[in-house]
Amino acid sequence: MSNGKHALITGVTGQDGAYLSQFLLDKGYEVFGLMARRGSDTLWRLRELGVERDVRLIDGDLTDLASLIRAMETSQASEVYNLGAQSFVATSWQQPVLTAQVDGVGAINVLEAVRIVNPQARFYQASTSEMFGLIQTERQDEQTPFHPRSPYGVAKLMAHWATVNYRESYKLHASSGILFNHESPLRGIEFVTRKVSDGVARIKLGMQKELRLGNTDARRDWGFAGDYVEAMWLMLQQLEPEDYVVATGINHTVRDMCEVAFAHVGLNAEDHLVIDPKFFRPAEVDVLLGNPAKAMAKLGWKPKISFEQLMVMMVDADFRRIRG
Ligand code: NAP
Ligand code: G4F
Repeated sequence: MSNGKHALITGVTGQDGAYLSQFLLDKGYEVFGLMARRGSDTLWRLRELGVERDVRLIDGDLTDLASLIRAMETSQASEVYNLGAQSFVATSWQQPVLTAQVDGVGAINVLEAVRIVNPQARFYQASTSEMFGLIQTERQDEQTPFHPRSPYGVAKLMAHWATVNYRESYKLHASSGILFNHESPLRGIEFVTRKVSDGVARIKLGMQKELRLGNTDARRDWGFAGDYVEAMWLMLQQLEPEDYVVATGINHTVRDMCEVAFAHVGLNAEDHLVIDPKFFRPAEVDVLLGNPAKAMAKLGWKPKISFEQLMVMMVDADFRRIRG
């Protein structure tokens, strides 16, 4: 049943955009999604969650302020979630200017559209643990200094500080969620967890023999995307806008993650992994480990799906997809 509220999501065709759409629709929101119309089947995630027909799509692009102003006017949104981005870290070295324009300036464009059309609207910025980069403390929280290691991290830091600045300058209800890696069966195939879940399914089905990866010593704090979109929504329900770290507080190496995925289908990761320097990055984020204490205490948020459950869910979903 409608709750009378309207939400606008940029990046609605991405992993988080799909889960957030489903979450908000379940709460009775009218959901509008900004769609840049680039790929051939951009709506597959919304379709997999069964909400393709329920989201009202608006053409637009983060680099086009006029389209964002129109999207704000059309949607009459009181909550705006800026999830759109060139989000693949490795690509950001190949396309640093585009990444800065979409992820950095794009966020400022959305903030401007909110300020111009409806400054009462609440704004969420998809900030990232990638901003911590070369980590300054063993566990990262809202006080940890930033040191981005990629053009993506640099662009996201611009968006993060712009969000703080619009809060301080214009009193916008603007919050940043500093989210650590979150995955799901809807993750893009280029990200390491999905590359592994897809690879494991193909190897088990005899379609390929090896899986080529880069730095398997990297450690990430991986959670489930479906859990993390709830934290985004909770941030916009608070009286005061603030920034929050969202993480599980547990990390694993890429190698550990492979072992869980391969073991689920009775295979040994070491028999199939090949290290390929092609996947090494010019500057790596070696370790990320979040401290979500503030989100737990103030938002009452906690992750529900464990790392092992997540990997099993992803491998099983790729099996089903490939078997078709
Ligand atoms: P994703 O699956 O890559 O989705 C990104 C979305 O942005 C897609 O819908 C994409 O549209 C859209 N987009 C790209 N360029 C655009 C442009 N110029 N104008 C409008 N839309 C554009 O990313 P995600 O994993 O859902 O992540 C959501 C957000 O959270 C991103 O901002 C990401 O940087 C951030 N984040 C993610 C994680 C994580 O672990 N997943 C962690 C921290 C922060 P197309 O499909 O048409 O390309
Ligand atoms: O899965 P990844 O590509 O994710 P990364 O770089 O951590 O970025 C993701 O999380 C960020 C939050 O911290 C988001 F902001 C960002 O948008 C994105 O969602 O790589 C994870 C780790 C890296 O250390 C990478 O070097 O896995 C390592 N890795 C090793 N082999 C690989 C591979 N990554 C990919 N994508 N492919 C490999 O073959």
